[in-house]
Formats: sequence, C-alpha cells, structure tokens
Amino acid sequence: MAFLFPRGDARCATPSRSRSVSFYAAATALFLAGFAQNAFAQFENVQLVPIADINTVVDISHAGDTRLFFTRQTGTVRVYLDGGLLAEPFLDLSGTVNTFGGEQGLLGLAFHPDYAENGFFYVNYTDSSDATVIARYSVDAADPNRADPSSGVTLMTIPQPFTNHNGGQIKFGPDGYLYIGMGDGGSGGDPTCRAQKPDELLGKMLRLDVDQNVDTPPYYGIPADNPFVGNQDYHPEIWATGLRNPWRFSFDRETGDMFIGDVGQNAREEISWQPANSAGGENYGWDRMEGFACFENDQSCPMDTPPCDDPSITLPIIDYTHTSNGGGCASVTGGYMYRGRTALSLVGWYLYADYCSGNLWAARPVGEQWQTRRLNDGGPLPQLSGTATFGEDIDGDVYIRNGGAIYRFTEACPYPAATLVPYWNQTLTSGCLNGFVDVLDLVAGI
Ligand SMILES: [Ca+2]
Ligand SMILES: [Ca+2]
Repeated sequence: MAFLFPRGDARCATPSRSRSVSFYAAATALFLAGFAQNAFAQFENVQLVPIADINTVVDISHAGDTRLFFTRQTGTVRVYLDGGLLAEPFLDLSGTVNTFGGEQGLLGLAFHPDYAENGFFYVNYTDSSDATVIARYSVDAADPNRADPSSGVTLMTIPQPFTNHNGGQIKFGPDGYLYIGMGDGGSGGDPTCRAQKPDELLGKMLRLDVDQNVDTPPYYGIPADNPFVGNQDYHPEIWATGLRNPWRFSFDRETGDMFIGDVGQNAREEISWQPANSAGGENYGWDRMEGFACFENDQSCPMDTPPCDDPSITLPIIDYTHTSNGGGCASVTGGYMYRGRTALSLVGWYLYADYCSGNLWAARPVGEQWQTRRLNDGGPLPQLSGTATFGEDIDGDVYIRNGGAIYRFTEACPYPAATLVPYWNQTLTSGCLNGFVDVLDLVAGI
C-alpha cells in the first residue's frame, strides 16, 4: 500500500492528514470496486425467513401502511400486523366465492391508491356461475382491520366458459388505474381463440378508471387514453391482448414497468414486460405463440390476427421450457422487481418461480437480453413448493408463499465487523448493505 502514501509531497500543507485521507479514500475505493463487482453476482447470503403459517394464500398486498393482507383462495382475507395474524379475517367471502375448480376462488385484492381517505378496495373472485367478478368493498368505518361486508358493489361480471384460466390479479398501476389480468377462459389451447378476439374480455389485460362513476353503476369508467377507445371492434376496457393465463403481474415500484407471468400450455412458461411509458395495445401473442415458440394457426382467430413471429407480437423477455423445469407439470408465478431493503443483493433483479417445480429465479436486464439465475439449484435457497404468489410491502420488501407459509426475502446481515476486517480491501461476497456500512464505518474510524 506504499503507493498510496504521498511521501515527500511538498505541496501537502498537512501531510499526516493528507496521508490519512488519501489512504482511506483509496481503501474505500478498493472496497467499493469489489462491492460493485460482486454485489449483483452473489446471492449466497439470501435467505427466506418464515413470518406466518397460513395456507391457500394466492395474493399478498398492502394498504399503504405496514400491514400485510393475505388473500386466501378459499375466500378470506387475513391481516398480518406486528408480526402476527389477527384472529378475525378482514373480509370473509367464503359464502360468495366458488372454489370447486382448482383455479377458482378469491384470487386478487387491491387497495385504492387513496385508500387512507376513501377506504375502497377491490377484489377478483369466481362466483357460483364460474364467472369472474370484480367488486369494490369499503373498510369498516369503526375498525381499520375489518371490511364492511355489506359494502360490496360489482364493477364487472365476466362469464368464464371453463373453470380454469381465470387470471385473478388486480393491481393499481402508477397511473392510478386498476389493471385486471384475465385468462383466456380455459380448456386448453384457447379453443375459440378468445385471447385474440377484440370483442372478448378473456385473454386480455384490462384497465379501468375506478374514480369515475364512484357512486353509480358500473362504478368505473374508461380511461380516455385506453388504446382501443373509439374502435368499435374492441371492448374499451382492453389494455393489451394475447394472454393465456396471467398468473401474477406486478409493477416495478421504481420505474413503473409492468411484469406479467403468463402460464403456458404444454411446452413453455413466460414472463412478459411492458415499459412504464407504454401506450397499451400490446399483443402478447397467445395462442399464435407460446413463449418464443409458434403454437398454432387457429382458424377461429379473427382474419387479421398476426401470424407467429409477426413483428406486431410482443415477445416475452424470458421463457423457460417445461423440459428444463423438470418435465411434467409447470406453471409460472410472476413476482416482483426487487426494490426492498432486507436482501440488497437482489435489488434490480426480478424474482419469479414455478408453482409446480418450486424453482425460483432472479433475472435482470443485460443489454437487450435478460440474464436469469436459479436461486435454488444447490443454493442459496431451498427447493420450494406451491409457490402460488409473491407480494410486496409498503417498503418494497418481498414475500413469497411457499406451501402453507409466507416467507420474507432477507439476507444474513449484518456481518460482525471483525469478520469483515480481513476483507476490507478485497472482494466481498455479499451485497449486504449493513456489512457495507459497517466496513465504511470501520475504515473511517481507523
Ligand atoms: Ca386455439
Ligand atoms: Ca406470449
């Protein structure tokens, strides 16, 4: 390290202080270089910490405060507060939802961006006629941990020809509009090409303005800039087309970009992506395409449906084959672009999983491509099971349902300062911010 010391430098009015500053600045720079080089390459300290035992959870959401809301497919919403589950459900729709089919039930929950003021939240469920229902409820005026069960109003009822492929996620985008992920109506291979038909709400991403008609049916309006407004062939609610069964979509809380996990047929599972400045109208390809591959030339599709690989089709950013996933059952579960604080080496990586295999991946853009990495192919995380959903809290920390429990992504932090001393000028193998701060403190304090 001798080169770091400005010995004999006559220009230094206070050599000792100058030496000290130079030395530690250089040391810090060396440390930062090592940190920057490996912060995104090393996940071995990432952990999944269980926070609650609760089964059948298919959605995890927050209401703009520190509570988490666990939506159970069987019809109830439970509140997670101060490290525990409240005994009484926030909402109980178990007498309303139909859960006979494996993909039916209470599937989605979204709180209005102004929930603290208006108390509105929205649910997506399948009813006794197998239809998808989008409904609005209000919080109990006297109890913030209970909904008013009599407050429900229905925005949309969308018939479903089969019991599978109901989509189910609803989320408010950064634009304040409510997005609804609709599956293609089910069976297999989209038998009547619903996902490509402009007069079908199935197989689409929908976008509603719930601040129109607040007090009168249908309790929503059409955003003026929805892409097909004025086109008589299309339902005006349609934002994007060509989805098979969007099982969990999300918005990057930093950029506003949208990620859609779209469940495939027999060969490929995919993640689609939409930039925050999208004007809508994307065609995600189903059922001309399954992921990056051609699927079928369904003659029941409209005449102007683009062929496989047509430039007008928006290809996914990621797909994986069922074979690579272990064969047999495969079903992607879309997650979140990680922007949290408890597992900092994951920041900037999009998390997703496969429900069947329990495989878990992180992905990030590298140039025009997306680099993907398994997080549980021998480490750092265990093989999962029943990964039905991810969720994000008010701070951006990310959760996952694994079987009958909810887990938080975290990292083994902080390192004891003594552990870091031998490595202060070497490459660290963790992106742990607490460790990082400890070392800076350590360096500054020498
Ligand atoms: Ca078809
Ligand atoms: Ca697609």
